[in-house]
Amino acid sequence: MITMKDIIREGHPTLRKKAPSVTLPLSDEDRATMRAMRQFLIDSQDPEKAETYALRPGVGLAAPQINVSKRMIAIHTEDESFETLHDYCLINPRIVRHSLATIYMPGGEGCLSVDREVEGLVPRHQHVTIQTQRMNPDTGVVTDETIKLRGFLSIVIQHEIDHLDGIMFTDKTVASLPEAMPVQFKQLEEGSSDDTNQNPKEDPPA
Ligand code: LHY
Ligand code: NI
Repeated sequence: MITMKDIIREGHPTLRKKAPSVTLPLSDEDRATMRAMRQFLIDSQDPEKAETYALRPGVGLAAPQINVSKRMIAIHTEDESFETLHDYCLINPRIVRHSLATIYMPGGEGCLSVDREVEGLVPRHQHVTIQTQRMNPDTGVVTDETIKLRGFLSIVIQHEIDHLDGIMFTDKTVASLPEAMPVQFKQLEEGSSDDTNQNPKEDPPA
């Protein structure tokens, strides 16, 4: 089981290395690493497990963060509308196409390898197309896939692919992004199914 003590923090040299590609077929060890990374994310999002093991909730994890310098990432999260669960075990992911339009996390980004609040916003591509190998976590079977992501998921995968290249979000923060749009998360309020934003496609008020 991966816990916070297994996650290396900023200052560790592995976080600054360009991770080498993973050779296929996947070794049993690489399959186990992918599964453990995915399980960490699932456990971290379970309030009881997170409390028991003192896990910081996470939606994405890159292998270099557990000191494994290989091009593997796990993502486990819903999109910003809480409509679709994205559950990915990716090997050698590459951005093959991206929008020119940029977006950002409204409160800035965080990182499981950064134990401090970091001021500033991180510009990310609004849309990305990823070519990758993907492992089915149940069977261990690997297939070639092209995955198109937008919005929050696009930000998460760009953050994780940066880890494979030794890049931290703290390298990319800026004070303001007048040309970019913040990602808008749908409000999930207790005791209400009412969405105050009647037209989510519209720009937010200034
Ligand atoms: N995980 C972050 C996490 O909180 C990823 C992230 C990035 C979330 C940007 C939100 C915005 O799950 C990591 O730091 N993984 O590298
Ligand atoms: Ni990170």
